[in-house]
Amino acid sequence: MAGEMSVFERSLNSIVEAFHQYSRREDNNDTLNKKEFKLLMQKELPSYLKKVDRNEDGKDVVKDIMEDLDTNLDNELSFEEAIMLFSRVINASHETMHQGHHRGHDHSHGPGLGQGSQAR
Ligand SMILES: [Ca+2]
Ligand SMILES: [Ca+2]
Ligand SMILES: [Zn+2]
Repeated sequence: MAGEMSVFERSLNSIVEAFHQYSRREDNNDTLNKKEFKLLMQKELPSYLKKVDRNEDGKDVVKDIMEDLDTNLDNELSFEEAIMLFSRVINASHETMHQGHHRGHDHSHGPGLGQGSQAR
């Protein structure tokens, strides 16, 4: 039985698929090593990376983010560990949409992270 997936369900599945495009490159197919994670950040989340990278001398932001997410300390990110980052990125994008836009009842959105000319 092939029911139509909702936009919401399709978006969530796309995140899972995007994760695996990187996780299956090397080593364990279901987890990201440092190299895979770095590539995912650079190719898929450049706007977020730019936002969090404060260009402090010699600071490896990707390494810091990875260490923060790797809660079982095995130097690999499982999907479960990585979604903590995706949740932060979605949140940052929503925050960006509200810069100069209403919240609450008459709630409106501007462009999100990486969208339109506001993206920095
Ligand atoms: Ca892998
Ligand atoms: Ca881990
Ligand atoms: Zn909103």
